[in-house]
Amino acid sequence: MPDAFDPVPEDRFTFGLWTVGNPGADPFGGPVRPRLSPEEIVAGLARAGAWGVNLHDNDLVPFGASAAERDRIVGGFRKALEDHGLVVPMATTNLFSHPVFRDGAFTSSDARVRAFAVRKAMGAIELGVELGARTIVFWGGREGVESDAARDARDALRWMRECLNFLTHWVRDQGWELRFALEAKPNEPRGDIYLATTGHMLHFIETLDHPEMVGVNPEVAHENMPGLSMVHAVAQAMEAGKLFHIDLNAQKIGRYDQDLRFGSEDQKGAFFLVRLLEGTGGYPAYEGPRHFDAHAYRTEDVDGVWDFARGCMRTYKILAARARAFDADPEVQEILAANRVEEDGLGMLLRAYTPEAARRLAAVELDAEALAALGHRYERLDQIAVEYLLGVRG
Ligand code: GCO
Ligand code: MN
Ligand code: MN
Repeated sequence: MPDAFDPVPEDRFTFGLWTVGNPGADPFGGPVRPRLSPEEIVAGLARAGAWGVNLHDNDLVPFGASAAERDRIVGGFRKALEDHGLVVPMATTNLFSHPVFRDGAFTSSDARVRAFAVRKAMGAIELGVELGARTIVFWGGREGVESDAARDARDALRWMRECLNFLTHWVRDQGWELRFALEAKPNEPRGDIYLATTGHMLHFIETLDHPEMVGVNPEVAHENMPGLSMVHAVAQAMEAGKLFHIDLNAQKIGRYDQDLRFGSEDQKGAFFLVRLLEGTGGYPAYEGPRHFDAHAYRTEDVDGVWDFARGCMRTYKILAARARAFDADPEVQEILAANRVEEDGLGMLLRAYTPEAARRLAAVELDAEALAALGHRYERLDQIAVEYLLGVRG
């Protein structure tokens, strides 16, 4: 039975070809499902209610394909997109599968490998532009080391910067209006990957020639693997105006990169993430695609893959509805307001330093003991959140 949580294209949900197309191989066993063609994926996503599909260059065009073969494949894919009304908002480059990238791509110590990687990225960007993509994601994959004996990380950072600068200049020269989104992951498949978190990326972006063109693509699993908060990573990116794209999935903290169905683990983290993206607690909502970078359990057959895809989208919509109800709850608003004290113009005083503000600050009477005695009622507030999440309130 269709209900209010069934996805529709207006929700702007997207999946990668590599996500629903994942045939279930892992380091200990081969594929368990037939490989779906890009056309089958497009048809299935449209049936499931998605808005778009994203891709790596080699998800569509095999490595080393001739120009004629490439054009034939892209033509067939474009027809499927038109037939099913799906868009391609994002494209990315596979800079990790081919053995040439075994020691990285943009951070390889070998300038020949870096040159090959930049040229491959240019081809992937051209493909993206041809398909209508506006965002180009960069997840290097193998931009790291097993041993720091290999190179000084400062060289790696400089090479990464040079390659990204080269690409931003080239894109501008073509007259394309594209945005780059850098995706961090702390480890796997390399022992340690450079620029391990969204926070690292946000700083690095400010050192580029065209920082305004470059933002981030945070992923739930990648922030949670080392036990960090995805909510805080995304909030920092939003505050900096840098949330250009997002990879939604789920992850158990401390494990390998699981890329699980969105909301299938840490429902509370997912609830506060959706609340942030939808802006129900304040601030404008995130306007980009809601992209799922996840795949079905290895136990599933092809039907299970579509259960997985619908599950990601439904859970997002359910959490959005729960977040709206939570933020509209008078008791929630009352507790938040009671904690947000702006007495005597103190907030304003701290907003901008002047010598006069410093003199006034010195003169303000502040009773540390009285302030220390205040409770904040966050136990109550969090329990309300949990009750919304569990569906017994609102
Ligand atoms: C991973 C990454 C990738 C990237 C993709 C897009 O851990 O495998 O999350 O799925 O998101 O390569 O750049
Ligand atoms: Mn991942
Ligand atoms: Mn990802």
